Amino acid sequence: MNMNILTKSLLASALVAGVFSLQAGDITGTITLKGTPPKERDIAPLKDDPTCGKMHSTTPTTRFYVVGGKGELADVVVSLDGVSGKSTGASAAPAVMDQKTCLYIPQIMAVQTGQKITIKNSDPVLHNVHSQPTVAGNGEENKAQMPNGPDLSFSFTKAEDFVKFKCDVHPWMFAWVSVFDHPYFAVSGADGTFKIANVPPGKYTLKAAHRKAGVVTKEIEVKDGAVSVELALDAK
Ligand SMILES: [Cu+2]
Repeated sequence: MNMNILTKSLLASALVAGVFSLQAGDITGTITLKGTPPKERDIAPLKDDPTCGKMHSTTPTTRFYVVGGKGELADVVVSLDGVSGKSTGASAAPAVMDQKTCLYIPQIMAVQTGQKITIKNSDPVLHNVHSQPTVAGNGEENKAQMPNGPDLSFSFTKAEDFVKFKCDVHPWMFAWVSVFDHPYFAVSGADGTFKIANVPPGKYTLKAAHRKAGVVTKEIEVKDGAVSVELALDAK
């Protein structure tokens, strides 16, 4: 190999390495809960309700901590903190929440600013969907929804953590929707895992927020493709 070919070869390798280092990466990880969470409470008014109660064979409980056998924690909203102005919500597929057996499913959800939130009513029961944002610019709305009635639509213009949704007909019905001004977030599943796809290279603060266990953050860097993160929250 003469020097010219060697130089070209090294240059090509450097270019390839450079291109790869600029690729977006996926942030994946697992959230676990440390300690023992408080016992969930029975929702007696739901079981006692003449219509809603019939849809449950046992008394439903609150779902504050959804934890697996090894501490895997669901319903944690994981996001890149401090990113803004990157929303693709207007063109994103709607996020869907259902009202089924007089409960919100899912109870914890995350969307982008401008993204449509579709709310279904799968129950043979009148619900009303009452959003209660607190950030200026996010309007409060209260819409009745007939039994098995047409879908409702909500959206928010400003980023806000855990916007509360409630049903005024059934006082045990709550859900929370976090709104981000970017697409870099995920909600942990029943196995505690999450995935935030296609994150541009860079240094970030990863934030994990749980309604009851609070917030933990971790500094991460996306540079050579995928990043794997383990996060733990304390039971409170
Ligand atoms: Cu309701």
